[in-house]
Amino acid sequence: MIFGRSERGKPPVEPVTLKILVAGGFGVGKTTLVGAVSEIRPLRTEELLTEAGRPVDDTSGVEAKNTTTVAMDFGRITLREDLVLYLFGTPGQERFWFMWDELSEGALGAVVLADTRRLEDCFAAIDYFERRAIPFLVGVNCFEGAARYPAEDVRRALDLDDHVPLLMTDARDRESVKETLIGVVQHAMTQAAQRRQTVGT
Ligand SMILES: Nc1nc2c(ncn2[C@@H]2O[C@H](COP(=O)(O)OP(=O)(O)OP(=O)(O)O)[C@@H](O)[C@H]2O)c(=O)[nH]1
Ligand SMILES: [Mg+2]
Repeated sequence: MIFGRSERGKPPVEPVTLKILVAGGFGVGKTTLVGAVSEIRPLRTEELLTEAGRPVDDTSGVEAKNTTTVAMDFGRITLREDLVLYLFGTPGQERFWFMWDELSEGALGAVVLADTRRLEDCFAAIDYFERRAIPFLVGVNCFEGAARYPAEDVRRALDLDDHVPLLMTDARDRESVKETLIGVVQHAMTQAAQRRQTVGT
């Protein structure tokens, strides 16, 4: 066998690797999402939410939560044999936001997770990606017990631009998360094509 060729004689496919960010407010399910789809054991940087952190860590709505991400989550998913996504989950709490600039370096696009019980928590993430022209979509994480709202109502509440996709998702469900990630890649590709067209005319 010639080095670098597979046994069937086909040249090995060198996959395209893309970087996707998973952002959103505190406790919205970012770590859960990365863990649900990653084919490698996800790297997590969880620390216990401590009594000392209580005054600044708003856990209302996620009272069962006892850890938080302090740096990032990292995972990988192969969407096709020639397309691999590296997932970077951002820390949700404002005191760790200095990490975001570094994490967003070279990102193709982002998922902004939203919880309809605390929609305002994702404004900062939306704002961040809009300002930097990083393509993103909003994934509404459908927690049990949270009222379901029509997509249109959520769009309006978030004041989303028409071109920004909004999907219902379940951060715990592999297939649902996969669809959301494919949505980000497609959206980023469309945006890039549009930008090329604008430049070309
Ligand atoms: N019922 C339900 N619970 C969820 C869902 N997604 C996440 N959770 C739970 O919500 C809690 C918060 O999830 P995390 O994944 O830690 O949230 P996070 O966004 O990474 O939080 P920070 O890193 O602290 O900002 C955990 O207890 C999860 O088990 C969901 O879709 N449905
Ligand atoms: Mg987390």
